[in-house]
Amino acid sequence: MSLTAFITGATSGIGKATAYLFAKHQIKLVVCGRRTEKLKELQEELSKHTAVHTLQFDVRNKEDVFSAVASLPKEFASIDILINNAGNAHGLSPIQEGSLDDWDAMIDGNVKGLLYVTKAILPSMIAQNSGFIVNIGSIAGKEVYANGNVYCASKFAVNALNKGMRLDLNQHNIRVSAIHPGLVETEFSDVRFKGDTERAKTVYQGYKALQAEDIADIIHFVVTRPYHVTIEDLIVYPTAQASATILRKDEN
Ligand code: NDP
Ligand code: 8X3
Repeated sequence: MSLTAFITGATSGIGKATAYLFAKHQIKLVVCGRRTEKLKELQEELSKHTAVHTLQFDVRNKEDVFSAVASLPKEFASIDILINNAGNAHGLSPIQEGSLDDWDAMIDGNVKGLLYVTKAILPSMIAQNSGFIVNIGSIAGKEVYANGNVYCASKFAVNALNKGMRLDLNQHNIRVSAIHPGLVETEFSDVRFKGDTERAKTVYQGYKALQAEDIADIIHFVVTRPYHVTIEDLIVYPTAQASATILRKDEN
């Protein structure tokens, strides 16, 4: 029986790499994001390997989240795997200089958006008495670093929600896991630095950062364990990174 996965933030980075890997393994896909053009590209490419349905919505808009999920055609409506991946950092500033709009974007997207999507998908998992939720946290949800304040808080919330989901969904036979990456080379820093691509590039210079495909590979491993096996929590660093603030870069 083929599985169906629902991936938020599939238009870029970790979510996109996961969608490609899942497609190669013939997992049916519901891929989500805000950028219509990117969703169109995904539909074209991924449907060479598997059945694909795209949903365009902003996870911050609760009405849009629920109506998007309710609009799923019958053949995509039973979700086996939810990858709660959509999210970003917006800005990197001391708390006293933080932007209210950036704070709203992070709390509304990374925390409330993840909750809305989970709430919308859960009835189908509960009805099936099975399912798998993978929450993409961050090392920023394990360790606060200077200027990371609200992004770190949003990822600490993801860490807590992952634990809460595990407790509450245990009675419904639903598996729940979190993966917490360190530095992954994606559009993440472009978004954090608001399109300052030069600054974004420097984040990944002088060492080998994790690639989106590395995390996709781990997500695929986690969701393909036998049903009685759940990996609760995984922290993944590039080898050059020892903590949020200790990173060994080449000297030249
Ligand atoms: P990218 O910027 O490459 O991808 C982010 C994805 O999230 C995009 O597909 C984007 O799609 C989607 N997204 C963002 N905001 C919204 C929103 N409001 N509504 C709907 N979709 C949204 O970054 P990554 O792949 O690196 O990030 C994926 C996850 O991994 C995030 O949760 C991030 O916090 C986490 N992470 C990233 C790390 C890194 O170093 N890169 C490390 C640790 C964790 P679109 O713009 O089309 O809406
Ligand atoms: C992304 C990794 O170190 O920029 O969550 O917070 S970090």
